[in-house]
Amino acid sequence: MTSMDKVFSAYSARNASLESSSNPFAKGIAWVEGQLVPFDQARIPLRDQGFMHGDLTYDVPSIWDGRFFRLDDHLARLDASCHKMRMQLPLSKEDIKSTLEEMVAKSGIKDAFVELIVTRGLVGVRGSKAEDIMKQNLYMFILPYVWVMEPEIQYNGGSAIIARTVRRTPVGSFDPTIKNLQWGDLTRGLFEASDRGADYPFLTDGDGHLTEGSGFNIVLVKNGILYTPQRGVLEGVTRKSVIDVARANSIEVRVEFVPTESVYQCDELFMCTTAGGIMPITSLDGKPVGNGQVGPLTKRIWDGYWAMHYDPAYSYALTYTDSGRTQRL
Ligand code: PDG
Repeated sequence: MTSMDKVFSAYSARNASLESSSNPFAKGIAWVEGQLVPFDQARIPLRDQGFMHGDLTYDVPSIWDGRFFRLDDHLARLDASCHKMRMQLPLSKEDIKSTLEEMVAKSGIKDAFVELIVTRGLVGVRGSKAEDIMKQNLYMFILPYVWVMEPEIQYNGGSAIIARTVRRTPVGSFDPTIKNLQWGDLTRGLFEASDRGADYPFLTDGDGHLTEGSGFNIVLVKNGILYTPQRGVLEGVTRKSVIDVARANSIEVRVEFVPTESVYQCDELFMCTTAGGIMPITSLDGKPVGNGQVGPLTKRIWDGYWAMHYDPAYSYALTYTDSGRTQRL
């Protein structure tokens, strides 16, 4: 069995019973205005500025095999995003953590996609006094783990394109280090990828540099060195893990401007996100990347990334109890 087989078969075994569960929260649980509801029943007020003006920020941590992964990193980034948007978290990080832990326990979900959305609230910026727009709304939900690239595709790698019809929103328009749902450019990219027979769009900055794609950062490997764009991207927590794994394995990583041209000349290529981990790309613009196989450095990073999920330096175990209480071990 390869390490991929081990990770994926253990995951399938854990999730086999989710479909048939009678727990109303097994397919997803949401927290809206202090109430817990099954995900499918969650509603937002129409006046919410997150809906009215896309005036929001969000973050997505994950739970793997009953362990929260890098939750503090995600909460720190969410807090920083809020400040950049002149908003504040309506609950303390500690309260958010304990609420999430209660939700996880109630749902029984062992491998989860956890989303926290902070919106401006019900009062918009236009025409309002500063003190009237500091009441932010928080929405949280937990779903079974989401795969931006399905496990069966990860064995041989997916197909990407460098988008020609759209560029990433410029840094001077919306700061991409604020995790956001202004997905107009990324959605156009997804349509272009599908039109060109591929699955994933890579967007450039329109000035000859690579940025990121529809929900993931991009890393390329050339002559044993990892390269990932420094500007025009979300500073991904998964990318941070890639850097940690690479350093622990004495693999050099450079966070710098990445010329679009270099993507066509790399040896290996992968995408990374909380929703799917390390996702190899073996076809770019219809041509093989390197020798067209998932490369050795991608595999090492993949293995190290999933091993990290059991490292207490990056994760902690939750205990699942019927009462919905969890304990941090
Ligand atoms: N860049 C963008 C634009 C992203 O949306 C994401 C993650 C990343 C990079 C990687 O960040 P991180 O490694 O911290 O996860 N986005 C997906 C969103 C999936 C979705 O469809 O909303 C995630 O947070 O999992």
